[in-house]
Formats: sequence, structure tokens, C-alpha cells
Amino acid sequence: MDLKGKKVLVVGLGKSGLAAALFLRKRGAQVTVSDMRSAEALARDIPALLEEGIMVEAGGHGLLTFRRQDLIVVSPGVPLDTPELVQVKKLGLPVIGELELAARYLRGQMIAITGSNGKTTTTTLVGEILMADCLPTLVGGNIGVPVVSLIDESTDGSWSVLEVSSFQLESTIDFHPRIALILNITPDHLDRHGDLEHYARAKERIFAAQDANDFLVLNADNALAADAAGRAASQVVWFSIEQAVERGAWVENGQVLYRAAKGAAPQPVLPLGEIPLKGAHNIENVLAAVCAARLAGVGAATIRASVKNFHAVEHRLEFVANICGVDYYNDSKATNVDAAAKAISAFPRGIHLILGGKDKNSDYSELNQLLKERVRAVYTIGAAAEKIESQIRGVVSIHSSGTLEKAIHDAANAARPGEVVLLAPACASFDQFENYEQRGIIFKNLVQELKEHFICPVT
Ligand code: UMA
Repeated sequence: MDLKGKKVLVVGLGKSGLAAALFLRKRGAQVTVSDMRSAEALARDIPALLEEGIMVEAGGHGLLTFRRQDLIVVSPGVPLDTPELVQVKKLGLPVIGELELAARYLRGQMIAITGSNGKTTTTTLVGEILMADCLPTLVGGNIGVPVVSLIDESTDGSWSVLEVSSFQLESTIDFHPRIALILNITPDHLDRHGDLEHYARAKERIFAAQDANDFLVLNADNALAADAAGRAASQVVWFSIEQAVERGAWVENGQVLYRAAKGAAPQPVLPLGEIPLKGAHNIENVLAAVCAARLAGVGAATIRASVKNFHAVEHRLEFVANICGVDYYNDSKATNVDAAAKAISAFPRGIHLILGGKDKNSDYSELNQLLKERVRAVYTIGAAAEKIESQIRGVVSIHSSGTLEKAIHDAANAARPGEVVLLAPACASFDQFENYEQRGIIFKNLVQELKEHFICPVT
């Protein structure tokens, strides 16, 4: 697509919008950016954009601005049912997301990884394995690096390992990864997608353009992910922690095995004991990464060495400190109920759990069995606190802490040596924080402060 002279509107001026606008301008397009935030709120970015000759509409989206374009590029966080987008789509104007735009210009092959949980860990691990094999590797996407910003570095030989979210996939058209992974599909983002069915369909766009030369890696143990196999034109490769698979990776007698083709002998990849990450969900992430790496041609020995040296990604079940015999873990990325359940499952009992934030139309009672079995007390924070409390009342002791700082202090005062204080909030962060990263960093800072000042009770 020749962008020279084309009128392109970028909707949303976050990380993706900024990168997309600069990319489009560099390719000669006449670019306008529209954001609902005020000019003051966007003050940091506006001067640089104006200097590049990019126009900025701040404080809301104007229908006229939208109608004047040849192409509209939406940021992932902008819902596709935004009235202005609906209107221009009716007029036949092309509307694509930043991922679709980037994928049209990215050179080389793509490995795209989606799922409700585990995306960032798996994406990072696949990236590290490919790099360890000396393959030219780029890592980006929902992980925090807009895909558009990888284009200049990509070559015909490169592998782009991309974390892709349902928000990004929803607006794809020709997005065509060579290897696509669906790690799992469990309820998330129902406030945006409406119901689980629509959310799952958005995720399935990851393989919509694939053909018989491509690969789709699916979790055999997750019903909604496994169900996608019937709709794929690509070759399906499975992973499972529960059963042997005809093609793909699984666990048997404490070993990760991989079978390259139906009927072929399985090959040992690594012993489970060498996986340095906590929790069964991380074994699934490793199995998925093994499939992706083997399909990209990486040998078992390189995979084994990379997994052994892999450390938890920041904000994913990240160990922060031990204070008076109590371990503090940051899982700020547990932004939905299933992720929180996985985090809780990683510890046998004695958990002091910090829950809450911005609700996404979630059902927190799904945690009740785990709360009963493993959690000593819940500390609620943020806008969802009342809803959470009403759905878990009677199951576990509840402290309405309100803020993260108060929750940490309440938990520290209650926890005994050998127990765990866990931030796995099951909610988005946007009510009290800029994003989950900021929430995790603040948690870690508060815990470090506590470590310096906390006086351990005499036992
Ligand atoms: N905005 C509008 N109109 C709207 C909605 C938003 O103008 O109707 C504006 C906001 O005022 C803001 C901008 O859009 O200025 C924000 O755009 P964005 O939400 O797309 O944020 P980015 O900074 O571009 O970050 C996005 C992803 N964010 C979301 O999907 C919400 C980041 O994923 C991703 O890392 C980044 O692109 C780079 O690819 C974050 C995320 O929370 C981590 N993802 C969700 C998740 O993992 O659960 C899907």
C-alpha cells in the first residue's frame, strides 16, 4: 500500500498511536491524530507531532475529521463501536488497527501469541530461545512495544515474535503469522467484547488468514482454545500437561516431550525440574514456547538451555522480598479472574491476597473454591472492591483496605512466617493507576519501604 499523499487518521495517542503516526508520516502520508484526552493531557507529545507536520485533534473525536480520510488506523484501546468509527465504516472507509498496519510492512516471518493469560511470558521466552539460536529476532506487540516500531529493523530473514491481544486482533484483515499460538481462552475484557463468544472470535482472528503451510499451536487442555482447531486451515500443533498429543509438546514422567509429526517418535526436550518458573500455568507457557521454537527450527538443546536460564517476567508472579519470613509476590499482570486463580494456585496455602481495581464485568465468585482452600484473607482495593466483597462474602476473611498501600500494611500485620502476600488483583488498574506496570512498580516500592521499616514481631 503506497501511503504517499494519503490522508490517514490515527485514533488514540498512546504508545501505538504515536508510533503509527510517526511511521505513516515517514512514509509520506498526511497524518492527523485524534484523541479524546485534552490538549493539556497530551502536551508531552503534541510539539513533536506538530514538528513532523502531523495534525492533532485533542479533547474528543470529530466526525468531520473522521470523514475526511482515506484510511483510519485505530489504537488497540479504542473500541470499534466508537460512534465515529461506526459512521465512517458505513461510508466504506477502511478502518484497521495498528497491528494490521504494521503487519503489512513488517518483513520476515511472524510468530503471534495470544491467550487470556501467559502471553507476555511465552512471548518473552520464545524471543529468548530464538535469539539463543542466533536467529534475527524482534519482540513486540501487546508486551509494550508497538509492532509498527519493529518495521525498520525487520529484514527478510527476521522472526518477529508478537504478543497480540483480542483488542489488536479484532481489527485485523490480512494479518498472517507463520506460527500462531492460542494459549488459552478464559473470560476477560467482557466489558469491551460483550460476551465470551465474541471475545473468543476476536482471538481466533489470529489464524483467519493462515493456510496449510502455516502452523496453529493450541492448548489441548483448554476447551475454548482447543475448539478453534475445527475452524483452522493451518496445521494444528498441540500442547498439553494432561495427555500425550499426536503432534506437539506434552509432559510425561517428569519430562517435556515433543513429537514433530503424527506417528513420529517423541523427543525429550527438558526435565520439568529445570523449569525455573512457579505454577502449572508456567509449564503450559513453556510447552507452548517449545512448540513455537521447534516449528521455527530451533533444536531441543538450545530450548532446554534457554528455559533453564529464563527468569519470571516483571509483574508476573515476580518475587519481591521476604519480610519477617513472609514472601511478597507481585502479579500485577493478573488483570482477570483466571490469571488471579493461576497465581493463587501457585502457592499451597497461607495466602494474603490483594484483590481489586477496575472491574471488567467479571465474576469473582469463580475464585471462591481456591479462596477457601488456600487464602487466609483478602484485602480489597479500588473501584471493584464492593462487587468483589459481595461475591466472596462468607468464604474468606475480608479487609476493605481501599488503597494498595493500606492493603500491604494490613496484610503485613496479619501474615505469619511461611505465608505469602500476593498482589493478583483480578482487575484492570485504570481506576487508581496509569496501567498494570505502574501498579506493580508501586507495589514493589511499597514492599521495599516496608522491608526497611518493618519491625518483625517477636515470636
Ligand atoms: N483513546 C481515545 N478514544 C477512545 C479510547 C482511547 O482517544 O475511545 C485514547 C486515550 O485517551 C489514550 C489512547 O487512546 O490517549 C490510548 O490508546 P491505547 O489504549 O490503545 O494504549 P497504548 O498506549 O497505545 O497501548 C496499547 C495497548 N493498550 C491496550 O490495549 C489498552 C498496550 O497493551 C500495548 O502494550 C501497546 O498498545 C503497544 O502495543 C496494554 C494492555 O492493557 C498492556 N493490553 C490489554 C491487556 O493486556 O489486557 C489488551
